[in-house]
Amino acid sequence: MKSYVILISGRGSNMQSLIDAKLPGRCAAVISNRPEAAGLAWAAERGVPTVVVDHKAFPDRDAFDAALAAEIERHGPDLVLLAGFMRVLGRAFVERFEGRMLNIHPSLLPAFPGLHTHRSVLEAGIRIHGCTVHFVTASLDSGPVVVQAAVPVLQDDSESALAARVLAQEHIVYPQAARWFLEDRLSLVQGRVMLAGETSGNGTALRSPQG
Ligand code: NHR
Ligand code: GAR
Repeated sequence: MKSYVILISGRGSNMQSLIDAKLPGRCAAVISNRPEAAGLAWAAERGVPTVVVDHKAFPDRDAFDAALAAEIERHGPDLVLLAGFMRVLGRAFVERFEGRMLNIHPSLLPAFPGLHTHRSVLEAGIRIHGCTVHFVTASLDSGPVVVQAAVPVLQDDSESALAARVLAQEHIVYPQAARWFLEDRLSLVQGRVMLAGETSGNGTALRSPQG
């Protein structure tokens, strides 16, 4: 059976949606760069091995990346899933897991890369927002897109209301993308996303706020 490792930094609701989805693979470990991440307790309660690789314990980014990579390799996963993981990863790390590492980002990339996407969307006054699952490449939030889901920005939206609307979609599309990968249907070929056996609407999800 295939296996995957989930990297988190905080709450871990995307991690929960992945584990609850009963993917065709074993969750070999949940790894956090923050010891206080709430998601760690949730995973531990369900018998998933949890590990902390605290970035503050390392002299620089390369040393943290090396320790994190070594910890991941110890579990030998087929797939690495960034789920609310908040540390930018260096080129050497990314190349080691190239083609088998996914991220969920809370915007319709390439719009609104980086942090605080919901606030930026409200400030920009746009009407459609969403989330993106992409393969992770060295260039931040720029990897090949696997699937996106769109939500409306409503009048008088607050940052938290908008974040919750997007998050509900994250919890649908991320397990879907992980499932595709673990079923050997999703791959990265010469920098392009290949999805087998999906006859229509392959990598697009357009949804109302009701889902
Ligand atoms: N690493 C690479 N190389 N490429 C990507 O596409 C990555 C990545 C690491 C994380 C997630 C990403 C997101 O979905 C992600 C994608 C953290 C930051 C950031 O600025 C930006 C984007 C993402 C994750 N982090 C600060 C840093 O200095 C720290 C912020 C904090 O600790 O709160 O690393 O949004
Ligand atoms: C999610 O919205 C995720 O897309 C986003 O943070 C939230 C984490 O929630 N990720 C990033 O901003 C990565 N920089 P979660 O911990 O409950 O999954």
